[in-house]
Amino acid sequence: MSHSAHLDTFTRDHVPPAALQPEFIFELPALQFPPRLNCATALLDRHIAAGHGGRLCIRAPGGIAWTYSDLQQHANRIANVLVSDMGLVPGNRVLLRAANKPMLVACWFAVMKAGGVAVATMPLLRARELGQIIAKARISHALCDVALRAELDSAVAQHPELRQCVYFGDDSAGGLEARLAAQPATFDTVDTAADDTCLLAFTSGTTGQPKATMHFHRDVLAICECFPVHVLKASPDDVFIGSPPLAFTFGLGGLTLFPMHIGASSVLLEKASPPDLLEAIVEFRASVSFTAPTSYRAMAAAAGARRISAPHGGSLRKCVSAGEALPAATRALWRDATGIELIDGIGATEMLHIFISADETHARPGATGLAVPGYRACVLDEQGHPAPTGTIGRLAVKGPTGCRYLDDVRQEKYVVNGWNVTGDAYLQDRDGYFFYQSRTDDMIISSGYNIAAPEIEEVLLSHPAVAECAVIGVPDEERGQIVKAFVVLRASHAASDVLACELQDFVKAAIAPYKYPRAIEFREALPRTETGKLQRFRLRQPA
Ligand code: 3UK
Repeated sequence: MSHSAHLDTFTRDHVPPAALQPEFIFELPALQFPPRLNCATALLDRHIAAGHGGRLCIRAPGGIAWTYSDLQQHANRIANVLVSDMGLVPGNRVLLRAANKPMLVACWFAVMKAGGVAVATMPLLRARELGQIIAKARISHALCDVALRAELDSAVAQHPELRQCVYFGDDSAGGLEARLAAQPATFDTVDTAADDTCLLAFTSGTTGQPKATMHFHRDVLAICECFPVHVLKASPDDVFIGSPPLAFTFGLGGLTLFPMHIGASSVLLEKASPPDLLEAIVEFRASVSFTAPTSYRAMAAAAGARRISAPHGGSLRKCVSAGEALPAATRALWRDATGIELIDGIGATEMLHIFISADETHARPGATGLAVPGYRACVLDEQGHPAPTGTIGRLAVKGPTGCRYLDDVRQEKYVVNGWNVTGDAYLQDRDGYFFYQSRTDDMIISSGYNIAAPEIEEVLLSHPAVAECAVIGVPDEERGQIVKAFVVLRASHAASDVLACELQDFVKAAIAPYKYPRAIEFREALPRTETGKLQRFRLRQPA
């Protein structure tokens, strides 16, 4: 551990003990990090120093277009506001709160430069959830979009330890814009240690108390050297776009860190529903997209008709899908509509970003892919030993990044014998490909059979009447559990008992009949998180 730049030692003091941390591996030449580094130097200042400050960096609807120099100047001024005006010292935690927009990125880099710890929050969070985050991370400062002020204000009323809140997006004298205009556009980036924490990413999981994962300056650069370099292979002229919030590390990487690492540009959208995203891809001639499987599914028909992909004369050429399992039916639908093979990848907040994936030429239907260079992955049996090829077990991974929960007993559940255990059931085939089965806690056991819900969802999605679906196990006296499917129909089809029977027969004909959904319920929509994940637990609650 090198000398920390943190004067506020809170994160240092709460890193899990070495014995409870996963094993870290830094085998790739690009992962040999010096003891001191600040990720803002490598991702932002480096480009200006190399004479590329005039390159386009971030755009947003409404004609906003910032070069790398523009972003650097904003970040420097905000860093000055944080330090001189708001009294930030290195190591303090700074809550960030906004929809995806250029100012949020400027604030994020300002925190990095000042040696603070960024805690980005999902825009939809309410005062109660913000309060849990403020308390857990002992947050002292906040930079917040005035549009999202109300919930933060009521959280702060309960948590006076958050002493300094500055808002942006209004013209008031105390607002961020007025304050930064009074500051110089230069700032000496704090010389942090490679293993100083620079961000806390919160993950709620499916239930219960939120967990904060800790990531170092070096972790931010490590993820830029793995998936993007070896799988995505984008170029400096690519235009990145997508839907995940920057508070979700999928979005932070895909829409900020990865494009900036290679000097490319990114388009940030405050609203990124499938129709919004599709329009923006056309308008900005975007070439690399990051979104969830359901979003690709929803965009497919229009994406084909509007010819948005490079194979059809449009701009889009690389499409990353993550956050949830990618059904083979969705992969096929997108390929048929656009000519583009999706890049599926599994990532996790604990791992910071994607660690198993396959590029367009190595993708296999139904498989997530192979371990990304820099990472090792395997399937563990019930005793915690590597399981033989072809058997279902718990997915385990290690690499340059890994799980460090801030002050949380669940550390011992996620890290087993040095492996990060993600909570997913997987199997690995003879060629090394990893196939998602289910969350380990979502496996359905019916009359003694182990049934993975995604396999049934996969079949249902290939039926022409089905727009979306979700499968869970529901209690049953006779069989322990039975398989139940929630189905959202395409507009062209109406719910009926006849259609329910047809769907049941369709499943029986496609996979082992004991897996067919004995119950089917038609719904208008499925419950999802802001990150696009299906909330199965909400389907289990009686309506
Ligand atoms: C599930 C997937 C199958 C899986 C994330 C990319 O999703 C991200 O992080 P979270 O902490 O959730 C992690 C869990 O989500 N999952 C994600 N991707 C896939 N399951 N196939 C996939 N492709 O259960 C995993 O354990 O919210 C994704 C990058 C950064 C991220 N934080």
